[in-house]
Amino acid sequence: MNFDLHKFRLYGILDMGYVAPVDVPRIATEMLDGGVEILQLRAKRLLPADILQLARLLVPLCRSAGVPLILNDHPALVAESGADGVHVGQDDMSVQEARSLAGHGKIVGLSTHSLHQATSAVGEKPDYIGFGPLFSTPTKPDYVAIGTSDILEAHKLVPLPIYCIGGIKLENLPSIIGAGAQRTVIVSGILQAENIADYCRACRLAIGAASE
Ligand code: 3NM
Repeated sequence: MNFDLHKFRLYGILDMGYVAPVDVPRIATEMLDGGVEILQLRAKRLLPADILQLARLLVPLCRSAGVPLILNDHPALVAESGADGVHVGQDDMSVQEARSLAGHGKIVGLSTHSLHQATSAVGEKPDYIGFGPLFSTPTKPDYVAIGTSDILEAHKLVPLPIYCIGGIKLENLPSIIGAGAQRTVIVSGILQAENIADYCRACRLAIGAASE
């Protein structure tokens, strides 16, 4: 499938630090019903075989919603599971290596944690970048918050879809949009919401995603 990532504004991560494996189909369904436009499976502590099993559950759900499924790390599992792409960090393999392992036509995303890393990423040719953490976050506790002051400059200098990430919730979406953010990734805000679908709908509206 071909996806125009520039159009997608709300990116949700199903992080297994917050979700029990048995709840994955229900929570993914709620996120998709609420209109997340990209879904990532992030399972830092699971074995590849278990990630593969979860990815195989998620592929048909994402496919029928028309939403790309991205796996955090594990490009080889992208090809094996039928997922749509892989997300790698600064300390993981290169974008090029991830692309060749994931297979032709798959999406490759890259985390960046400063304006310098964001501009340097352009030469690596990922399909999108994450930019953050804007605020400190228990989901990625060892990283220093970079704040919102470079968001606008990053958008001027980086001609890739930029997803602001880190400590972003429905409540502070207006402030990051005011600082120049066009797209966002939300993890704990979504996964800890009382009503996940409603929360995603509200975030979609706030970030200006196209109506469903
Ligand atoms: N990557 P929450 S911040 C997975 O800056 C991740 O690269 C980040 O989680 C980065 O929405 C982050 O719960 C965690 O703050 C985001």
